[in-house]
Amino acid sequence: MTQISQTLLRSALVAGFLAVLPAVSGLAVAPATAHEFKAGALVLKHPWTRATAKGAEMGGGFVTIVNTGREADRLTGGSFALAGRAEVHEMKMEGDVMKMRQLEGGLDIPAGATVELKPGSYHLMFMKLTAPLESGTKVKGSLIFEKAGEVPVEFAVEAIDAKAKDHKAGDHDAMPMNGADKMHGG
Ligand SMILES: [Cu+2]
Repeated sequence: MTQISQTLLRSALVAGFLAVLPAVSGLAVAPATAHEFKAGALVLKHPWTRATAKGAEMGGGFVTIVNTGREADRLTGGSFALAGRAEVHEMKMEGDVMKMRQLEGGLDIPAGATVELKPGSYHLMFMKLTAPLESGTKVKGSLIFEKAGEVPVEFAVEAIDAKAKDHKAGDHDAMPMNGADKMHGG
């Protein structure tokens, strides 16, 4: 009798424990690649940034934006909990020189398109960082769209030398951020 009730008790405990698991894992750290955010027809996949060295003033914000709708939208800005402000930037080669500039009018997200913000290309520029970004942490922020409005996200902080997952040979990432600092001239 005692034996049976102990067994029953044990399986009840196990069942209870298993029932709790999905709820817990929803809160716990999911694989970095899995996190995504939705706003209307927009899907924001895996917002991430790179760890920074102590004293760094700027960081880059990256995300893949999928517009599943029939209307274009426009990324006009963002925010980052550890930065004074965030701007939409473009980086591209002009001759032999990598140039970075602010997209004052924002970045077009055409209907049905997938637009990737990644190292060496479009990115959010986090200006006036208030603390070093530590690999493995997540930092709250947002992306601001003309139509979808401000969408809260979390940026996963990856290693200081992390590259876009599908990054090909053209090695724009190699450009050090302090070079970028100079280009911005504050
Ligand atoms: Cu920039």
